Amino acid sequence: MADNLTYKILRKHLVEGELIPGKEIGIRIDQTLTQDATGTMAYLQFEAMEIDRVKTEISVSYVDHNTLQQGFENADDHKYLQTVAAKYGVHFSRPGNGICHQVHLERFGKPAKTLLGSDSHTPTGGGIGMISIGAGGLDVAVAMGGGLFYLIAPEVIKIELNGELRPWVSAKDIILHVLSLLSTKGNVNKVLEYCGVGIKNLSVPERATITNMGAETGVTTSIFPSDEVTLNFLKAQSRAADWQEIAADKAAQYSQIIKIDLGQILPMVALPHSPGNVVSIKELAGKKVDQVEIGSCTNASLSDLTLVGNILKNKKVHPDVSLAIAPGSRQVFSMISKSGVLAMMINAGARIMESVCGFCIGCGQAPQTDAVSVRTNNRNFEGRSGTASAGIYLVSPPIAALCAIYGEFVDPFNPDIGAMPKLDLPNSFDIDDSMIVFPDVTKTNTDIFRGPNIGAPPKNRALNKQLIGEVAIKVRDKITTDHIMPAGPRLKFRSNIKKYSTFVFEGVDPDFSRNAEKLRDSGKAVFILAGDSYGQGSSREHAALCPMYLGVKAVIAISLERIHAANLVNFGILPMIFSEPKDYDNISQGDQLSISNIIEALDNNQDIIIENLTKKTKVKMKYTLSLRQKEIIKSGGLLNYTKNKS
Ligand code: MIC
Ligand code: SF4
Repeated sequence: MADNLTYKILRKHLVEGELIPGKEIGIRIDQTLTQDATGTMAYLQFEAMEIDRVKTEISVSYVDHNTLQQGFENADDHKYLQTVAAKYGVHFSRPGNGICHQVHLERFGKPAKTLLGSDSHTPTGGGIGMISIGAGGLDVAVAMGGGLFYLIAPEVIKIELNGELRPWVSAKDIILHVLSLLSTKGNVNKVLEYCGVGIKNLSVPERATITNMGAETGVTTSIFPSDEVTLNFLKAQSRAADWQEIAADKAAQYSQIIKIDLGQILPMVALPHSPGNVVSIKELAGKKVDQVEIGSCTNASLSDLTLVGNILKNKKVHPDVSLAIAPGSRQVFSMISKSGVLAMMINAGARIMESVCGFCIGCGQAPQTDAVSVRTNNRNFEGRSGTASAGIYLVSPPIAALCAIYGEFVDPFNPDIGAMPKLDLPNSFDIDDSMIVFPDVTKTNTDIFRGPNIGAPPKNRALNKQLIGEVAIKVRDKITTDHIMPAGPRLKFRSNIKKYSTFVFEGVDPDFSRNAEKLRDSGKAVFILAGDSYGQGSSREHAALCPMYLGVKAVIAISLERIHAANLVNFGILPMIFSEPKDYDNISQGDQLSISNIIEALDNNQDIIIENLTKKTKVKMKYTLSLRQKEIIKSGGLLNYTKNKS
């Protein structure tokens, strides 16, 4: 049978189900990754499973998101993560070693393997030819324990890249172009598979920029074949032995084919407040810029930063611009410091940051009021930068560097800008894994450090036959998990659910959490009413866990995004979709709802009927739940379900 690359790897890892698009499958996971912001909950859940040691080929715990350590909370979390890693046989990448996706690509990713990560940008690993999927922490904890990961067998879209990029046009512009074609919604349960002669000229980090930001389209993952380019990257990382060639069969089938001529792509910008608002840079030329942030898991590789340094060389950052640069990993940081690129940046006036997520998740570098902030990362959701009124514009590293020098957007094809600097990149990277604590198999009795900010994950009860309650919030289309569960300064409470829950929907309706708690305490069910594409963005399971803690029993939406929908199920919240999207308009915040046929409907595959007691109307709801997911919901979440089964 001729398989595409995606199905080739999935077939090798298939344990349950049939590989037919749209059907639920269970696959074996070879590698996992977690980061600090989602990791504490994942490991607390892993501990609750009472398994001796992780059962994957390799599991890595990274500390990269929240390293500001304002207060004891983060430092405590980091220590918990280090000790829990030592106890269960997990590799621990210390703060300062770099952003999880960048380091994983450099040091651990392997072609043809499966990787599950508690971060939505885990598909970065697709740049090296692995199936890498983002999921909630609980799914990752299950995979660490040797359990299967369940997903819908995807439709695969072939993206054929032909030709070559012009100078000043980067891998970032390719993915921005793809986003302009596919948008940020309607791509759930799809995979983007890249091929074509054009990929030969894209290095592994460039491919990883594309697979990383593919997450913004909402697909399950994106993948490139593993070829000679991959081998050269692995050789440069002293990991040639990890290479294997893998590509789609010649006669492979795809649900859709998109052909892109790289030579036609222009430098692009994603306008506020969605990565899908893509326009050509020409449209913005001359617009004043206040802040430029270069870094993140999308664009902070050695080649990205070497190019940035060479553009900044012998130039000065515009006096009205604040430029900050964060290398993606310690390897990149160390190499730019030895090559002189770091000095070029410093001499130009750049502010050098740690090798962490930092600004990308709103941990520092909040821009000024109403700012125009130009960034090389992948998300520009409203408020994510820490400044609600600021607009974030997503661009490639060379465009960001030009904005920093000129203080405005510039079209690099303008003859005054001149030629793009030529890069001279080394054939081998500096290898130093001393910031990774390797698990010691002889040591199993490590004491786990727990600070006062760490609490056991809250428990849920089995689903009631009938739910009577109130629509505590009605939100519009494209609500992201950043809207539901803000990060930035609130991030330090990720291990403290009671406290973190007080910030649910903080920027949308500051009274939500108090109102929901009141409803919960009076025995009522709390309902969230949402528009199209609810739960875009981050994989943070807190966007389901904290609402569960506040008594949310169901999300009633026009449509839901994959990772968030799975997280809702994992925490026993029923995700429902309107049979008729226009019914959304007929329910208001504050309406009293009653759903009485839930268990029966789930068991018999029937629609769920919501009775609107306030408006005296009835609404028909659909759901796309597998048999396993229905059982999970009925048990009140995955932890209860797993316990009931054993
Ligand atoms: C993000 O980019 O939104 C994050 C922060 O990396 C999240 C994870 C989190 O919320 O901790 C993600 O992408 O999943
Ligand atoms: Fe970190 Fe930003 Fe990447 Fe998320 S998108 S992993 S916050 S760098």
